[in-house]
Amino acid sequence: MKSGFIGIVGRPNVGKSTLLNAILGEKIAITTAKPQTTRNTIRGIYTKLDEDGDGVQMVFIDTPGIHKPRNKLGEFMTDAAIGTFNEVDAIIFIVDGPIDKGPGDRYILDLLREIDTPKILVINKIDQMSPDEFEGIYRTYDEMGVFAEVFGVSALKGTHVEELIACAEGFMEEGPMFFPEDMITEDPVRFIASEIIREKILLYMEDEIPHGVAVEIEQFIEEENMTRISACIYCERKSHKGMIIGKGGRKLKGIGKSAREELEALLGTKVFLQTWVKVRENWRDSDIALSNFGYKEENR
Ligand SMILES: Nc1nc2c(ncn2[C@@H]2O[C@H](COP(=O)(O)OP(=O)(O)OP(=O)(O)O)[C@@H](O)[C@H]2O)c(=O)[nH]1
Ligand SMILES: [Mg+2]
Repeated sequence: MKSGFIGIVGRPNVGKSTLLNAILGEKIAITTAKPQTTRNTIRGIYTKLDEDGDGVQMVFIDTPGIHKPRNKLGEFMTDAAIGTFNEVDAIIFIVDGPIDKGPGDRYILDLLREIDTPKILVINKIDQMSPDEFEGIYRTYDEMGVFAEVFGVSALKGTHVEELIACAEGFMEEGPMFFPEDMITEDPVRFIASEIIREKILLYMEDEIPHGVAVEIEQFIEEENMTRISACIYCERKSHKGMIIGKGGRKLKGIGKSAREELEALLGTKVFLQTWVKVRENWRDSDIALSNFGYKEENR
């Protein structure tokens, strides 16, 4: 039996969470077109066993995008991502364009050079690249000598994801099964529910508001055919509250409906979802609020 941990790291928005979901064949991490979507590390468990129960178990750790923090939430996110570097057996560093697309990739690269953990470079979004563009990016990273492998994938379309999984397997060593065979995440369903609601807010709202939003599940009651969920959406300003609720409550209704549909599919029950919007000014710089919202390692 082989097993181990693999960190998935990179700038915001390069497709880390999309890749995690593609590897697992199931959505456990939320993904949106907005940077800084993921705020916590999210572990996805990939297990492949033969008839004798022998095989491989790999725990992939999706991380928040590494960026220059502008508040304590940003610091928590970046620390959580960088903190995985030394806890894993291999690192997948994802990029989605040429190295000079932004300063972020070079910064992360310099951090990675400092550590001995084996590194795989993944060039994502190849579905959007011309062969020449891909070739150029490939060559830049291949020539560095930092990466054990360089891969082109499309996490969104699933292109070359199987090959990447096989490559990651090569870095696993003899080890125990950490989790039961059928487990794909350790995250409590309450956490996933709060993330799904946050994803819908990110999708429905414009620009700056989503970054100041946190979702707290106040009630989660599982009955036989119905799950009753009550969620509080926190934002940073009164004006944001109005925008989230929308004219006649329409915006919030849309957010709630689309979250409810996804929650019903996830839970396999009807869902009764109640949402409230509250203002908590500057919560992203408040240690107490961050801790309450689960942005502290031990409070997950
Ligand atoms: N065209 C294309 N888009 C992709 C691909 N992979 C991811 N995306 C898109 O890129 C955006 C960001 O994807 P995420 O998976 O949320 O990115 P992330 O790296 O987890 O972002 P953060 O959590 O903010 O750090 C989404 O709109 C995805 O649909 C891909 O292979 N091709
Ligand atoms: Mg993400």
